[in-house]
Amino acid sequence: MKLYYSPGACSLADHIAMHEAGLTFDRVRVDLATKQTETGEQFNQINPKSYVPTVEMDDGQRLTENVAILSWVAQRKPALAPNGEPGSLRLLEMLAFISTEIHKQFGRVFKPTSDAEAAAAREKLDQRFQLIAAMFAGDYLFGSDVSVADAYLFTMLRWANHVGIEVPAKLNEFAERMRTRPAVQLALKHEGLD
Ligand SMILES: N[C@@H](CCC(=O)N[C@@H](CS)C(=O)NCC(=O)O)C(=O)O
Repeated sequence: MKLYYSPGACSLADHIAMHEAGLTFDRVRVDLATKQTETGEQFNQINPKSYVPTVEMDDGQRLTENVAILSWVAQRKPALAPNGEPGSLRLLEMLAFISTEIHKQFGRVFKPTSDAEAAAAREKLDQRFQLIAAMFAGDYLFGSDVSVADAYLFTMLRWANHVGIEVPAKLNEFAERMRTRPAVQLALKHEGLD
């Protein structure tokens, strides 16, 4: 199994989740500027969408999209999804929120077409980080146990920190808690991050 990633990109969420699940996998770094992998392959031959994350299974099948990959990791390791009958739906709901309402807004902060657009995106992110802080059911999003959604949120909080977006104290405490987890430390180390 292989994870195609770029250091600090959204693929960090999948990287952390795969370590949390105890999966054995190789990592292949992708240069998003040149779209070349570290092994000299053209990345668009591997994923025609030309973006990370991409997971290649042992049988050669490839899976893309954070929501799908994180859901797949939670299927492999059910302890990384919330308990109870609607647990998988609650997970999907949270992953969709992080993907479409938080992750996508960052594009407008990183590459705005105008100052007004960047300001509007920052305001939306501000609101959404407040909303997600209010959703916490415990130390982690769904209670006392970590889930794959926490790995995604942690990655978004690194980005918020990088661009100077202030988040509620609860989210800073959560990020610190995540940093103490061996899976997070391993993924950060593998990606050459802090
Ligand atoms: N819808 C995709 C978006 C993934 C995405 O935005 N990947 C970024 C890195 S965080 C990327 O590879 N961008 C390179 C590009 O679009 O050229 C997902 O959620 O997996």
